[in-house]
Amino acid sequence: MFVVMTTPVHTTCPYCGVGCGIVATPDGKGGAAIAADHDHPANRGRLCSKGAALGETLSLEDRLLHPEIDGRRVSWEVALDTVANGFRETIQRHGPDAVAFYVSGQLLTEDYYAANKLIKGFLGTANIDTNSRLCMASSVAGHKRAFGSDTVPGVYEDFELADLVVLVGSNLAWCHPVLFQRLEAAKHRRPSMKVVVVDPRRTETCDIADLHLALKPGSDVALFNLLLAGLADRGVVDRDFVERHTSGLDTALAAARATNGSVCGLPRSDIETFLDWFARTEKVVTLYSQGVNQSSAGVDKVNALINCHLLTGRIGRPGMGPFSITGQPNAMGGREVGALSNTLAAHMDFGPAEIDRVARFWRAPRLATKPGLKAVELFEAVRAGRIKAVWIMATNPVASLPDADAVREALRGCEYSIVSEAVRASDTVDACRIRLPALAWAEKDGTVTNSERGISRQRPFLPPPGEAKQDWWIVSEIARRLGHGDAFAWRGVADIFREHAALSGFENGGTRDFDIGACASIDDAAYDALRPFVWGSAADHRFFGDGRFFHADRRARFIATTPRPPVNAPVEARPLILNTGRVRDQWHTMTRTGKSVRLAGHRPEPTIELHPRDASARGLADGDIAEVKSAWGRGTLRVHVTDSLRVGEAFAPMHWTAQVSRAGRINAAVNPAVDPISGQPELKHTPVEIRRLDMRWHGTILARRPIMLPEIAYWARIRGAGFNAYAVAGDQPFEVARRTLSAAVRTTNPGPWLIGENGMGAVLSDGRVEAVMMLGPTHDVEARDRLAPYMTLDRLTMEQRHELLNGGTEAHRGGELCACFGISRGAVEAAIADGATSLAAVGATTHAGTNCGSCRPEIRALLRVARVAKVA
Ligand SMILES: Nc1nc2c(c(=O)[nH]1)N[C@H]1C(S)=C(S)[C@@H](COP(=O)(O)OP(=O)(O)OC[C@H]3O[C@@H](n4cnc5c(=O)[nH]c(N)nc54)[C@H](O)[C@@H]3O)O[C@H]1N2
Ligand SMILES: Nc1nc2c(c(=O)[nH]1)N[C@H]1C(S)=C(S)[C@@H](COP(=O)(O)OP(=O)(O)OC[C@H]3O[C@@H](n4cnc5c(=O)[nH]c(N)nc54)[C@H](O)[C@@H]3O)O[C@H]1N2
Ligand code: SF4
Ligand SMILES: [Mo]
Repeated sequence: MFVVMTTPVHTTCPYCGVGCGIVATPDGKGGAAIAADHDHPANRGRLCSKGAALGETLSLEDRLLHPEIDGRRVSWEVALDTVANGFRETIQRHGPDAVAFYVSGQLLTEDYYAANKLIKGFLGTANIDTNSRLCMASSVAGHKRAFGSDTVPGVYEDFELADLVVLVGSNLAWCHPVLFQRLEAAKHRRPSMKVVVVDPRRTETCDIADLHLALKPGSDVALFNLLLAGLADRGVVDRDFVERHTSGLDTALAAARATNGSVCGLPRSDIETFLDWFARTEKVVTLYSQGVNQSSAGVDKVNALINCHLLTGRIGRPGMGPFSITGQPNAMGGREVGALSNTLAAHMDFGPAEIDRVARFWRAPRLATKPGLKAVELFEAVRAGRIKAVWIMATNPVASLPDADAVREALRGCEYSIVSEAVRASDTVDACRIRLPALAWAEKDGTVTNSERGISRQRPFLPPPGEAKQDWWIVSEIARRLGHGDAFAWRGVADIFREHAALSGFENGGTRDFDIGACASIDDAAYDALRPFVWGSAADHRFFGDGRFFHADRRARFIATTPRPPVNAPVEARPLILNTGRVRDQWHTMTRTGKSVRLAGHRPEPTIELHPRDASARGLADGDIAEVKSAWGRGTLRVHVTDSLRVGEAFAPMHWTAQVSRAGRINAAVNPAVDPISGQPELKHTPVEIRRLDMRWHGTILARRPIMLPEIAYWARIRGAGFNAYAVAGDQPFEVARRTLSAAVRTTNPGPWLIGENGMGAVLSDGRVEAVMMLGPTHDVEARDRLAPYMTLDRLTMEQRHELLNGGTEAHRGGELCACFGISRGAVEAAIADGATSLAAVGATTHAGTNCGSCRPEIRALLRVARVAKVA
């Protein structure tokens, strides 16, 4: 039984792979105060804007709290029986490969272990894949080719100890902000440290870069081949290491020497500088992320950069090594339990000895003996009817897989489409027949593993709501109904953790990197009190410092990589390359960050970014509405023109879904091509055309209760304090729009309708604004910020009412910059105009940037703009 408590609980952030420690103090009313854990080794007191805003995501208003079948509430008994019968019958009639699980790096290790054990050990198929297929499958495959195991050799401290940090396809400032802060602080202490960013876009991460290589998208293999050849030519080779601990250098070097470097599209002098710095610096860390992994050449990109570390012997020692940074909070836990369809369990694959070992350990009668389908092909098989029952846990594939309309179609046509979810409505929940309510972060119990192999506890600090259950429990209940109760008879998460630990150590003897066998015997109290620890047998927790790798001969492999262009190249009808990724204050499909008011302001709409030359060639200007169209589908987004992109490229965030926008779900258009080895999709490279949609009006609506909008070309919704904010645009005549929209607003927000100047209208009830709408011929970026303050007032004075109907106050200009204190860009610009010339000075006058620090790169950019303007 859960007791309501108000004592602080030490837990872990549920967002990115940095894995920051958090102290949550429940308020006894369903909420909690969130603070950074000063003792956690990942963050030591730091948090980013998303972590700091976690307290705003805890409400139960949008939670799925009861099982449902076909939209009707059912009991757990009925739901579980239906799922179990569905699996049993499907397997009887069509064999085990007709069923599948699609799981997530956001499950806790114990949940993950349970799901993997059930399907691979007892249903007899390896048709389980995880959203990590979209995330780090290329790194897993690259590691295995080079090292013989999926091992991340280094630890976070290496970034601070390095003299050169190369960030490849990583927007660390926005995606791993606390590590970025650690790097930034290290560079500040030791200014001789250099940072190189390799990314076709000029991101906020470039703020601390000494060199930005804006290479042509997809050309990383060529760049690292140039580096390998250049290092060899200069004799920067650790001959002893290469001879004793590696093989394959000659063929790799021949391939590198045959590479035509011009495909990178970089100035020769920049490549020379990069080569020079890399050659001269012993302590180099190459940190990489989705610009490397999410590519049809992802695995080769990984190996091309690892080759350079092997050549120089810079691996596994302080301040050196390749470092694959993971995205999700438990991406690494998923690798440990082996939930990718091509891995078995505990860092073991489908080799005969390993199959035998795991079958004995699990006492599994029908252990899967071959790899299952990978995410993209798995959903193709659902669509083709070869898979007839699919169970999705903790991921939103209708929004996050490429060619996402096909995924939705697949689920709609599937008889047993099952989803375990925390929220009541998502693009995936809407497409699934059977919905199982899952506990969420604040209520869950278990462990996660961060990017540096650090295992931390997530501990519950709020009571379980409604009938929601933790994922491992749901899995075990299905197992029991299918007759496998004995193998799933866990009393709690500690039991699962011990079993998982025992499997990692089972017949290991140093042959497998992952071994936490020592944890197999900890008691419940020790599990509860578990302190964060990094696994790895060496005293410093690094791997390969001794030159011993996990291939049978204990040698690492150089891999010959030959550059090849992305699978789907731009064509005349679709000449632009669509790149996709993340923004600072949203997490994936926005089911959690979307609830936070303070995270809403930073990027309030689904945008398509374009270079000024490409925009003007298409008659597009900032604020226009455009259609992005590919061979697979389309989206409708707000245009943002910026020279931070290369000519010929466009960028859209992945976060927007059908829940919060009309057609901002960009993955409807994204390319489903995959890497031939890892099966990871090419999410950063889709040929598209972009065209202007002629809008006759644009508008902003703030309303206390949600609105059923009429059919219009564009809308996007974000959270305000006690209201929803809609950005709208359309091509109907202005008067028609005004009539239908005001009717829609008033249907859910009743009260007298006041008409103001220039397309303004408002519902005022008892002197309080229930809703306000502003329509005009052009996009008014600041309307939301001007109108929002009136929504917080209980009663408007006559003067305020007059102001509102005239279009609102000018106090908030330019959107939100600092999410912690709600400071606008306008306020920061004003402080700079008033004489603030440094971060510290801006902080002293406005508070902006003085808490989590996530906005500091943007403040620095404004300071730079002001300095340039002064000089000019
Ligand atoms: N704010 C926020 N943070 C997050 C997340 C989130 O949703 N929101 N998600 C988490 C997850 S799961 C993940 S996986 C990580 C992802 O973290 P990152 O990988 O850092 O983020 P992305 O924005 O996906 O992509 C990184 C960069 O790759 C670049 N890129 C595109 N094509 C190429 C190329 O061909 N070569 C190179 N070198 N670069 C290229 C893009 O321009 C982009 O800036 O973030 C984690 N952190
Ligand atoms: N175009 C494009 N697409 C991308 C990417 C990209 O860069 N570009 N990046 C890809 C990457 S790297 C990733 S990791 C994916 C992420 O994509 P997804 O995994 O689809 O995104 P999330 O929104 O994190 O989905 C997690 C879901 O689990 C639910 N949930 C939260 N906690 C729990 C729980 O404890 N139990 C259960 N059962 N459910 C829970 C949440 O409400 C949410 O709906 O997107 C991929 N898609
Ligand atoms: S960097 Fe931010 S999102 Fe990532 S774990 Fe830390 S607080 Fe959470
Ligand atoms: Mo990810």
